[in-house]
Amino acid sequence: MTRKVIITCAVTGSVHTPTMSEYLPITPEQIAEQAIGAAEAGAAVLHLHARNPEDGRPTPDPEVFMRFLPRIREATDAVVNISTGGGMPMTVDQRMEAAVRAEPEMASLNMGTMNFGLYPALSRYSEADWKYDWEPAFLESSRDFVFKNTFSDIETLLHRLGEGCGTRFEFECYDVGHLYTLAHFLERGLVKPPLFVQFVLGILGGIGPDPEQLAHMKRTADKLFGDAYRFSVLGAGRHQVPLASMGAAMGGNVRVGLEDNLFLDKGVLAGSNAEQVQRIRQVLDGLGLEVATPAEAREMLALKGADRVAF
Ligand code: KMH
Ligand code: ZN
Repeated sequence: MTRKVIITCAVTGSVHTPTMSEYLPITPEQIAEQAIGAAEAGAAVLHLHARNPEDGRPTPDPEVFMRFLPRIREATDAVVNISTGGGMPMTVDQRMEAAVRAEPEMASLNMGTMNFGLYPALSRYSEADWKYDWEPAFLESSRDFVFKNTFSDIETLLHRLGEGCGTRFEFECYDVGHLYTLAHFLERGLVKPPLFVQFVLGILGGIGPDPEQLAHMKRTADKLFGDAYRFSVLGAGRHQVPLASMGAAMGGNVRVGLEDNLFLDKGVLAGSNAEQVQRIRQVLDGLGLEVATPAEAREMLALKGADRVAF
């Protein structure tokens, strides 16, 4: 039987800012439209953040999420995955608010406290370029920002979302140590197989975007989790397609989307999330791999079903 590959599309995130791409979805209408387009193109999982509709700043406000979640649910069968990583400078409590309210099938869970450097992007723009004042200040603030995901934060999220809502997780692992932290929670019985582990490569503060590092993440996860896990690969920026392709060839799943990369080709902005989904589908086709439907993804990840969410 051909192996099925889950495409996750991370639609807008909280890493990029409006000046960087006119195609970055900002309003609830834009987020819904691009999420639906990505699902139609073949994404089985939609990883979602919200933005302030006025100025594009990342927001944890559940009311804003509720302006696009029902639309997405109505128009697609795709699995909704709500971020609990949020964005700077949200607190952990703020970051989990939308997911606790919406009780989605999936939520992200970041597996370690770390630096998360966005400030190098400042050098690509001059003062006059910025559409909004908050953008350069936001990027600069990452120089001194701690992305807080302590053991206690992880326990709280597992308790409130996992036990409380039947939500399962996209475990965001930005380094080898995060895999060991996940193994610790597996040993304590607080997370249940099949684990869905996202290998995140190329964030400043995490593991580098090299094939050798991806191989090392995979080797380590195999040792720690055996057949109790499935992995997916997220390469930041221009590493998105090469590393996702390598991940797929190694037996994994893939994540694309404007949260992680704004481009389609060198110097060419992606016009939509759907374009990136189509691009990775071409690669999967070339590798002789089939794309998982949302129903297949639900089975592979043991999800509770779209009829058991609160939006
Ligand atoms: N922005 C990505 C590198 C989250 O939303 O929880 C990781 C991410 C975190 O998607
Ligand atoms: Zn995210």
